[in-house]
Amino acid sequence: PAEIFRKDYKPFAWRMPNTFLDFQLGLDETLVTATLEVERNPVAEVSRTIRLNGDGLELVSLHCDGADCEGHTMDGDDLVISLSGDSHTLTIVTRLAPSANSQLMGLYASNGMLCTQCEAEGFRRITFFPDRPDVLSTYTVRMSGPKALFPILLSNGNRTDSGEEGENHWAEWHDPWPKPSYLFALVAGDLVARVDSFTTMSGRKVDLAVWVRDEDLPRTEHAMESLKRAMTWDEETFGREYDLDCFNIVAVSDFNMGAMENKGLNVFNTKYVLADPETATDGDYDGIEGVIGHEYFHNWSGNRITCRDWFQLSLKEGFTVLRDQLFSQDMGSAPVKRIEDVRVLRSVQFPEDSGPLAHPIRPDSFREISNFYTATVYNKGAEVIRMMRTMAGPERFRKGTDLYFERHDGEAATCEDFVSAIEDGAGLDLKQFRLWYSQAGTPRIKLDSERSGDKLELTFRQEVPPTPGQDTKQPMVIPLKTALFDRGGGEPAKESLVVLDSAETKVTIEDAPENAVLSLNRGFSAPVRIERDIAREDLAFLAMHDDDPFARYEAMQDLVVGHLVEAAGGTQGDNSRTEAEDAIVQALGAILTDDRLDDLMRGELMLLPSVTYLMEQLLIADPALIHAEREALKAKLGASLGDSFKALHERAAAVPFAMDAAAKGARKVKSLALAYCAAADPVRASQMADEQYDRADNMTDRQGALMALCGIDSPERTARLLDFYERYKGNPLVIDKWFAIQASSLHPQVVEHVKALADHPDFTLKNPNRVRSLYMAFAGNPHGFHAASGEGYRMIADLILALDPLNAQTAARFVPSLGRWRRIEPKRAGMMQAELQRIADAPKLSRDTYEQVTRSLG
Ligand code: HT7
Ligand code: ZN
Repeated sequence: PAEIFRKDYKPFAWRMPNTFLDFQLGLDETLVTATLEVERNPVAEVSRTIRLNGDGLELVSLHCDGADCEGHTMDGDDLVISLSGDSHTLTIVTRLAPSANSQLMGLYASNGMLCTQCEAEGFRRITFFPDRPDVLSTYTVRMSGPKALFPILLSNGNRTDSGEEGENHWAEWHDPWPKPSYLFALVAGDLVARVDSFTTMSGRKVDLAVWVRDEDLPRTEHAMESLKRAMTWDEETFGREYDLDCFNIVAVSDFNMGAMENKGLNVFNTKYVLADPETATDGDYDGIEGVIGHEYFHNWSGNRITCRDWFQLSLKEGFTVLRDQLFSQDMGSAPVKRIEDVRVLRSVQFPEDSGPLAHPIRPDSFREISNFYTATVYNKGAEVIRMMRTMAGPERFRKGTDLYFERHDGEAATCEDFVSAIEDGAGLDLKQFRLWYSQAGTPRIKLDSERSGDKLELTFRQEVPPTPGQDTKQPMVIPLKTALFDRGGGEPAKESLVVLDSAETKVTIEDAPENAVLSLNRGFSAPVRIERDIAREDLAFLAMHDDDPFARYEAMQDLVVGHLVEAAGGTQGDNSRTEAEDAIVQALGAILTDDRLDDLMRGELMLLPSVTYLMEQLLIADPALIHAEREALKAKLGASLGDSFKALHERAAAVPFAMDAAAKGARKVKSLALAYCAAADPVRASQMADEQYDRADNMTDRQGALMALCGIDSPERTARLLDFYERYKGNPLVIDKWFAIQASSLHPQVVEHVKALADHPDFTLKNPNRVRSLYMAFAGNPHGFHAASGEGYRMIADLILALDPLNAQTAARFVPSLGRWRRIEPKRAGMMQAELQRIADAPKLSRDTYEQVTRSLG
């Protein structure tokens, strides 16, 4: 498959002012008649032909200005038509088979309903069209079909007409806002809605609806409330008002990603809509609020202003992720949300940035765009914009975003347009800062400090490591929030912003107290790695006293990372191990009983760094050793602080169920305390977990208990797994949890368990949520995936090969777990590489999997 380059961008030769789509709907067969008005684009190169993209389409008929169209050819899957004049009307009929569409792109059937997914290139699976984001058109959609099968007919914009024709009925929808084809959506099915309304800041009433299957209606309240909160927040925080008379959300159970921001008709994975306390965890509730916000915010950052080409994906995704992160920060605990976001960045994006699939947030080339919906484009993209906000301050940043929305409303824009608007609106010079868009790799900062008299001289050296296709890098602009603490108890620390912009930056601090401790990259103000020699006592001091919650979390993490990396690297003597463990026991002990902390934050400080994050700290890692050391530390902490953990568990268990921060925090620390107890004393912890399971009046507690039990080889484990299955067997989202809990367990036989679960009657490769619940959980389980026998690698490679013909996008998303082979000890690395090669040698691979596997083999 051909590689496409950003530098080759050319505007499309034709404009498509109006698009009329007529759907005669059926699950097995749908007929689509597209009537396309086309006219020459005066600002593009003249062309005598128009290329309409297609993907596996059956062309039934084609007319140009009402007559048979002689001058057309197929070029691969695309339809190329000769056009002699400046404007024409093309009428194209295609036949689709939604039930046979297992890729879940284009029009497909899910659970008896029809729905669409068009981003990035799914519209070309519906009709022939210039399926690129810079071709904007006004859509009018008519759909008809059996009323019994599809009582509800939805599309973008506002419903303008409807009627009945015998057993069939029809509806017409018109979207007044010109949009690219990737934002088109249609849904037809037997659905019911939770309805509500929202009055916008200019006083317009908007009808809101969340559409689900009848039995799911009681679990839609949180989604609706989240939507209204998001609408209010976007008005107050970014001055953005909604612009149609209605806003519809539909939940579907077969979906490749989390959700999709189609104009006025968002389509969601059921996972991000349905919740009640009995079936959804606190994490699920937060996820729903975040994703509902994210898709809603796209109405401005993505829909009103879209992307010129897919290389600009981070323009809408990075900005919208930042917007959803700020929204969630404002709706709950801001520090905890920040810590969670950094944890995701460092456990998913940092490994991506240091591996064979590293790419800048604005990539230069791709073969398959679906492979670029990555943590780099989304999460690092958000961090890059967050840095601009940090440098400008929130008020000036808002001036920049106001200018961006005003300048580019109605356009298909570029990342460069965004940066220029922030530069002009916020009054920043971002010339050098733009490197964040073009250079991949996580910058590494080395800090040396030297004292002379009262002065503390800091030397920051930055280095951006080489990444595929980018051997040498230029210094980046890196804003670091810092504060100096006096361990002697002097003046409270004041925060300042140090902006690094060269390979070496020196900063002198006058009158630095003798026992000064530097707190660095507070709030994680820049997405970088920091290397510095810092005494264990200083880290322990920051872990207990830093007034920046993120920095406090970070100090605790560093304390643990320092110990585990040394222990797993075999460079630690016995004395030093004891000293390190003692320091961690002491710091964690203080955290468990610090009554200035709320429980949500206490939970963050109790978390040990993940194995993936620990592996990232080593050039070559042995996952088994790291895992073993991490478990040993957990057991040591569980034993040394056993009484405190039990007391915490008891205190938290006495807090009645509520959805406020205090009760959520109590549930969080309860299951964490249980996990530490389980590591130290599995027999006693089995009883505690059993009790927690029985007493649970919500899914957070029940899942926490089952997770603890699942790692212990005990009779309670089997009984509770059976109970959980029987209790929830009619609810696919909860059965997904049942699969995931077992696949991520630390049980010695986890590999056998996953093999058996793949043969369970409820397992299917056709549902992405189910596939992810079993295999993504397993691929993230260091103990199972990195099994010394290589079975874990074989299972994931077998999965990729089996899934690729059915759902290429989902299959390709499993490749990166094998692609880390260069950073793993040689024996395992060889087995991982061999599995990648086995996939590469398969006779017929999708473009998605082919690209990921060849890049990973490098
Ligand atoms: N913008 C949406 C991306 C998306 C998607 C991409 C490829 C294949 C399927 C997909 N479903 C949704 C989601 C978002 O970022 O809001
Ligand atoms: Zn998005």
